[in-house]
Amino acid sequence: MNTELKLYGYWRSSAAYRVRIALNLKGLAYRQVPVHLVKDGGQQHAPEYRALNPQQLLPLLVDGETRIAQSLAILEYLEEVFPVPPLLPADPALRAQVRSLALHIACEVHPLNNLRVLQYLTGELGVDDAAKNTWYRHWLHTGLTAVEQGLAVFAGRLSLGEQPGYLEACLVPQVYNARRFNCDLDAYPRILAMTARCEALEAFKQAAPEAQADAQ
Ligand SMILES: N[C@@H](CCC(=O)N[C@@H](CS)C(=O)NCC(=O)O)C(=O)O
Repeated sequence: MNTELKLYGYWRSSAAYRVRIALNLKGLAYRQVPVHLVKDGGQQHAPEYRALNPQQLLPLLVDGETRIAQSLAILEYLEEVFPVPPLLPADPALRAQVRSLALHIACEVHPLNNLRVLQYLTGELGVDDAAKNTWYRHWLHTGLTAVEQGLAVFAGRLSLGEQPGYLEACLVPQVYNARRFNCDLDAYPRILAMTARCEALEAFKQAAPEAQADAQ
């Protein structure tokens, strides 16, 4: 190390948003390479991008010869290569709890509401927009209910008083996405409080979708 960090992303991609937050929290400089998820049938499927990332998803972090897909793999890499400031608590039990809630968002909620899944519902399966939105909200609320309860158990240790990091990098983009789909989040006061605290911080403001050069 150290070459220029390059982040392939899209302003509205919540997985890329996670990585922007982590990079900003660590104070790392990086260059963004926009990949438009809708234009040209989705530039994530273009041969040039597929050659870099056969998963055909954003984000992708490039650090010299190293290419890393999957936002949480990227967060783990950043944590190991640039340990200060940390994204994860020092205590192993708390680290596991942070990872557990973050993984719940990243593995249980986000994939079911991702662009290609929604496109498959409305395209191949012929589901109408109302049903698609019902699907979106169902998986969002199922996931956020579990996260809200998780925060209740660990409040004051994981969140709301801790330095933001790994968990917040996953939570804030998920809340952004939920608001974009007009989901009512009143049932999640801990999630909303945590999000509001984060959104007031410079690292989060600069990572926000609307602050990106490719925002439309
Ligand atoms: N689990 C992956 C999810 C990546 C992902 O789904 N990215 C979305 C944008 S948020 C994407 O590239 N979607 C393109 C598509 O659905 O075709 C990660 O955490 O990086």
